[in-house]
Amino acid sequence: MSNDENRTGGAGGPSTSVITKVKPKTKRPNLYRVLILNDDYTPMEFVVHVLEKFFNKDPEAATKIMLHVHHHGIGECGIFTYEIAETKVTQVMDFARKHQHPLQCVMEKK
Ligand code: TYC
Repeated sequence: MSNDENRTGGAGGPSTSVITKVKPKTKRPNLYRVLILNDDYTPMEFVVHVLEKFFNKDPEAATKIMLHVHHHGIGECGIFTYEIAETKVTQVMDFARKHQHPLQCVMEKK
């Protein structure tokens, strides 16, 4: 952040100053949580595989998230910008459908 000083007035008249603030214009992107939902049919190993394949989780982290979802009904896979989150949801839904599992994946604004 810095200040610019603009002098006005001339021809021997009074001189006044206007201080204008210069704002840094970096904006933080909106972030979205990608979540998976529990169901009674999708195999646990399939959910772990999804978390490893699409969310780069190691086997231990993937298993922990899967068990959290199994016990609490919903859980977080990751936090992304809109376009990345949308892509992850589509990839997971397509992959689950291809393997005929009812696994649901959604995104929500943080
Ligand atoms: N509840 C499933 C089972 O007992 C496992 C499961 C976990 C399914 C997480 C979906 O997002 C899920 N086979």
